[in-house]
Formats: sequence, structure tokens, C-alpha cells
Amino acid sequence: MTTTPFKRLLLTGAAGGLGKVLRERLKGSAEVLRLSDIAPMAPAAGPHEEVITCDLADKAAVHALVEGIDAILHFGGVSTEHSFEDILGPNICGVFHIYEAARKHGVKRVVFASSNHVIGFYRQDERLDAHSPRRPDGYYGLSKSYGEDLASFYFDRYGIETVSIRIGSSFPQPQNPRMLCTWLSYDDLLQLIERSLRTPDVGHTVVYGASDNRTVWWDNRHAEHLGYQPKDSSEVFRADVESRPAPPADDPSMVYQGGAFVAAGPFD
Ligand code: NAI
Ligand code: 15L
Repeated sequence: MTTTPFKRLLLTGAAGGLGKVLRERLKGSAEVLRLSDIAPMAPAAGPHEEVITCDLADKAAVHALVEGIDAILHFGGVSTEHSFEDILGPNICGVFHIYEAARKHGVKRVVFASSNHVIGFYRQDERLDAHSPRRPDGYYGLSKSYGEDLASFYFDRYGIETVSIRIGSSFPQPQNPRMLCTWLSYDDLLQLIERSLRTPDVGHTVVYGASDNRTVWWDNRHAEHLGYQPKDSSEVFRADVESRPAPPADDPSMVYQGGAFVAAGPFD
């Protein structure tokens, strides 16, 4: 696997929780990191960085954003459950704009921040792989599911390759019993991203983004070619999580893989 820096990498959602982490950790992965978000970015552009404010719902702006880019890390958009109307522009139109711009500008690789919420309505005692039928747990999960379908279509039709990472819960540490199973450390996320960018011939690969936790609901057998080997485990946080009162056994966060998202809404 080559480690030659990319010329220009685009990171959308760069002002967000994961965006801030990736901004720091991707230094050195590209001669120039182009950082974009609809929200203000702090700090301003440093050496080897470009900052471009862009609303993903704005097709012309996204096309300009993607010009001159080698590969895209698409992390921007609404990241929790909201009404369809709130999700439509940033996530559904947004991911379409990203792929259309990739096609027009000859970008050949996308890493798509998908989510466990594309399969959130499975119960926690079920085991899944990348071929398990999706069971989105809301409009947010549906938008990620649409993004994965776009990724598949743009590979079949135009040869643009994507790794869709179904991220579990990527935070400094797991916050509840469910996250002991879904937690993805920042180091493991970075490893997944590096492998997603650099592994040849990924076509459209779906990979579950979880660390080497004691219990994991997801089997990455169909993404073995990425060579992802998580190094961290939520186990070191178990005592802390279990020292707090657990939700009742029938609480959605204890029953469904998507946790509380399954019970959000309706929004009218
Ligand atoms: P976040 O909400 O902190 O960051 C998302 C960023 O997207 C924000 O900075 C926001 O301003 C930006 N954004 C929203 N609407 C936009 C628009 N119309 N145009 C341009 N930018 C817009 O979320 P986080 O946690 O950093 O997640 C990053 C990505 O990873 C998201 O796509 C999320 O769905 C996905 N993900 C994250 C997980 C996690 O555990 N952190 C789990 C699963 C998926
Ligand atoms: C997600 O998709 C969200 O972006 C993140 O904020 C968490 O809610 C995560 O899933 C999760 O399921 O824990």
C-alpha cells in the first residue's frame, strides 16, 4: 500500500467533531488538505491547508469545491436524526452533489462517512455483515443508505471507487452500554480512512467502523481486502460506563443496534 501523500485531499464537515480530529491527524497525508464546512472554521487555514465555506446543498458551490481534488473524505452533513426536510439538502442533495462533482472533475476515490443507522433497526442480539439487508432507523439512516446506493451506482456507471464506512460511535470514549459495542477510537478511524484511501481496487466496499470491542455486532468479512485491524477496545472504559445506572432492559438503547434513534420522531 503506497504512502505517497495525495496532492489535494478534500475533507467535508471539517468544522465538526470528527472533522476537527481528522484535520489534525491527516496532516502529512496530502500536500494540501482542502477543508470545507458550512460552519465557520477555527483556526483559519494553516500551512498546507485551504479553507472553503460551502453549503453541500448548493450544487454549483460543491462543483467549485471539488475542482483540483484527488480524493474526497465526505464527512459533512446533518449527523443525527432530524426531519426529512432538514436532512434533504445537506445529506441527500449534498451527497449527490459530491458524486456529480467527482464525476465532472475526474475524482476517482471517495471515503463516505456512512453510519450504523443504516442498519439501526436490527436488534442487538443479531449479527450482521455488509450483505445484510439494510434496516435504516430514521431519515438520517435513510440518507446514509441513499449515499451508499449512490456510491454503488457511481462505481458501476463511472468507475468512481468508494469505501462507505458505517461508523459506529466515534467519540473520545463510549458513553453508555450500547457504545461499548459500537465504539470506534479515533486511531482506529484514522487507520480505516488511510486504508480506504489507499487500498487498490475497492470498487464499492462497505466496512463497519468499530474498534476491537469485546462484543461487536458486525462482521467485516466482505471488507478483508482493506486489511483493517483495529487496535483499541472499549473494554478499558467498561468499569466507568457500568458505574453509572444502566437504562432499563426494554429501553431502545438496550434493544436496537441504532439505539435511541429508532424512537425519534415523528417530526410534524
Ligand atoms: P458533526 O455534526 O460534528 O459534523 C458534521 C459537520 O457537517 C458539521 O460541522 C456541520 O456544520 C457540517 N454540515 C452540516 N450541514 C452542512 C451543509 N449543508 N453543508 C456543509 N456542511 C454541513 O458530526 P461528526 O460526529 O463529526 O460526524 C461526521 C460525519 O460522520 C457525519 O457525516 C456523520 O453522519 C458521520 N458519522 C459520525 C459518527 C460518530 O460517531 N461521530 C457515527 C456515524 C456516522
Ligand atoms: C451517528 O451516526 C451519529 O453521527 C453520532 O452522533 C452517534 O449518534 C452515532 O451515530 C451513534 O450511533 O452512536
